[in-house]
Amino acid sequence: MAYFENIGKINYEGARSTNPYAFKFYNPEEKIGGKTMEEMLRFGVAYWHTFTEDLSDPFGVGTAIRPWDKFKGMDLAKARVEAAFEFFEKLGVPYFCFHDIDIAPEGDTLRESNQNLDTIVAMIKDYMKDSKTKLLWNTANNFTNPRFVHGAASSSSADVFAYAAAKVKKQLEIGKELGGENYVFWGGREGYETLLNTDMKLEMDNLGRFFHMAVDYAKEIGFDAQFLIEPKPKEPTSHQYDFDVASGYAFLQHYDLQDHFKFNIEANHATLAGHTFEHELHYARVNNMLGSVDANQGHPLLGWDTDEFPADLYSTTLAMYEILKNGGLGKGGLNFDAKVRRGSFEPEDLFHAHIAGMDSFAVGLKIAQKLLDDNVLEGIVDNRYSSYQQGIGKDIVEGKTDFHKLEDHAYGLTTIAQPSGRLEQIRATINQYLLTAYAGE
Ligand code: XLS
Ligand code: NI
Ligand code: NI
Repeated sequence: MAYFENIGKINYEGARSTNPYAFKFYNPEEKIGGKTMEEMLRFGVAYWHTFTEDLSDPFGVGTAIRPWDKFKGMDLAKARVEAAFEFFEKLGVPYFCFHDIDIAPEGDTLRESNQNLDTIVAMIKDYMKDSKTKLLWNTANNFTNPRFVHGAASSSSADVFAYAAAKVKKQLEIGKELGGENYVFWGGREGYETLLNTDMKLEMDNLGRFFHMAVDYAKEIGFDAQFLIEPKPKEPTSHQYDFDVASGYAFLQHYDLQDHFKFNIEANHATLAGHTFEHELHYARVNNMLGSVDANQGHPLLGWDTDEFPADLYSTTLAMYEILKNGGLGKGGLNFDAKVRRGSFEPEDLFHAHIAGMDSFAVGLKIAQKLLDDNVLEGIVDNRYSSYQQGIGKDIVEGKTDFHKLEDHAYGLTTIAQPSGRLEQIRATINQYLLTAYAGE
């Protein structure tokens, strides 16, 4: 049965197409910098936002009209799988991502939940045989159920710690079964609300222990996915232990986990942390820790994770610039951890949203590659730091100097010549690239 009957395969029709069900910029086969767009962008659909989400908010019930919602329980879970693979096929996306509870309903016991998962995973595996869509990552939802009220791996209850471990264990097995390329940890409840009742040191140590056990178990079963931590500063807890890439990296190094993890960087989480998206990507990249991306955007006026589909070309350009500088995403991808707005409740909106996101990153990729080819930003940066290429600067970076020699150098200075940072000119140049890249198309 078809769930999106009126919609056919989404094809690339070019920048001037007026067909809303066509890509204007994402041309999967087009080569940019030696790789096809499909290989470079590695788009993924988030199962939860696309097939499970009902668009409810704290002030109102769901608005989403979904053709599979006539079913209940396990029948609903099965209908969602059918709808998902129809959607992946029509959109031509290479990847998808899910949490355990997105794909199968929780039972009354852990055993029952796992049985439900087994049924649906077998069905997904079957669909994957005839589909080119692969699993980018899966994860355990250790935050929705009331048992996680005080955290999961950082819970004050050892029983909850054990329950969370059992759920991750199952997801690692499922990741292996479905050939998942990564495994994500987003610690929704791994933080705290108040120090007045919290043993922060024990919670963080336990989180470190939990990750080590996960690494060990993956090794034990021969699951060689890349492990990813997804930092987020707040929401739902007021103090998340993996606030941003920098604090997450410090955590991983402190607990000797840095060789087993990389980061899954979400645009909206970056802005909640008071950073730009590109800052988080850059921080991870220069430390060789950039793993994957949750491609979305936040609302500039709202202070929570609005998870909007990315449409800001300036941001996608600077993000793709970092990704290109990283040599691509390796096993990672661009997962649309994004939901349609509450007012966009029709099934068709799921297509419009993904088309918009895919086109926006395709534009970002093209412009970023041009900026790199023309050595625009690289040239500016190299020039700005040229004082470290000779003389005292070279001695500094080569470790050949000390405070005595630096003081001597400083005494000898009469003037210090520094060039302008030229920010406004740089911005104008980026605008020029954005506006002329498609001239003539
Ligand atoms: C929530 C997170 C979540 C993770 C997966 O803010 O972004 O969706 O990506 O658990
Ligand atoms: Ni996310
Ligand atoms: Ni998020």
